[in-house]
Amino acid sequence: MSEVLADILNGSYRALARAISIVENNADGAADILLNLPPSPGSVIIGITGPPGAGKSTLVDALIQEIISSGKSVGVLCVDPSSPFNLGALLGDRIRMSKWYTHLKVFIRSLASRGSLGGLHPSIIEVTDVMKAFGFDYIIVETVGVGQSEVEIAGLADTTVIVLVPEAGDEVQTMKAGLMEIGDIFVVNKADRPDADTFERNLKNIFRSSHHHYDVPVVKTVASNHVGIDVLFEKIKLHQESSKRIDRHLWLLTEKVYHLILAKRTADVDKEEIYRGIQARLEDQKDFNLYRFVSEIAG
Ligand SMILES: Nc1nc2c(ncn2[C@@H]2O[C@H](COP(=O)(O)OP(=O)(O)O)[C@@H](O)[C@H]2O)c(=O)[nH]1
Ligand SMILES: [Mg+2]
Repeated sequence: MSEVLADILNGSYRALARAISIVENNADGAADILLNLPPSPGSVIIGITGPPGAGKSTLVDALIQEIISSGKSVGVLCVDPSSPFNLGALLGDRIRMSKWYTHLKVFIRSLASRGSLGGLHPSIIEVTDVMKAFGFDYIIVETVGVGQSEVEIAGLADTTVIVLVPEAGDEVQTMKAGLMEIGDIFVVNKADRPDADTFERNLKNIFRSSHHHYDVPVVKTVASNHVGIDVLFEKIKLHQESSKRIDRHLWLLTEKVYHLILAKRTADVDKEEIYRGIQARLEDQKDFNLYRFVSEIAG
């Protein structure tokens, strides 16, 4: 077993941070760490997803408080907003949560975005598994819900929380069936806004009319004032009780293996290179054909 892994198992946050960097960058030693991960001690993974600005980070901050007040430990993984054309990481979440950085039962890590068009950060599964080895009671993974990523987060998290805000009114009417399917708990954050009750009612009506197999909880919160967070935490624990089913576990593992295989097979695909390739062709060629381009680069 690698030294860094042994240190993680002994409870070293420094070793955990180092291991995450190694795995995130697929640096030397990454495979050694991953291949020797011990059986998971069973952290509960809470996925928090939703549109930018919905208050996810504020909610995570409040949940951290709730979790440590109950005497439990928590690791947090924030995946920064990703844009294909802005490859930098935003520091906002880091600053907001800085008050937790010295707390013994809290560990927070941001993953820089890798410019993937929607979808999860390429190393999110691996990094979460490294965090699991540390033995946190809870691990919170915050991702921005764009495109496929909501669906993917459901394959990673034991409980998926979708954060919406009253302003999303019209969007919800046309909300993709997929999103409705993957949310184990829905949060209506910014419930201090006047239209929150109408929004909540509409959301509940949608669930009622869609013959859902499970009575999906809708929780109103004002994350910035810590309102409703206790209810949310209760619902998360209840969902855990009700979802300890082997078929769900198998399904989650299947999703993870599927994504890891995809990642391995597409490891040499570089989106920026594709972008530049298209750009170059568009400049000197009026008959750009998408399919010829794909077959040229993908064989
Ligand atoms: N009025 C109101 N503002 C909130 C609430 N929760 C978060 N915010 C604000 O919404 C903005 C975006 O929050 P943030 O947590 O960064 O959203 P994220 O992009 O989903 O992570 C910030 O200015 C927060 O202070 C809430 O319950 N009510
Ligand atoms: Mg955020």
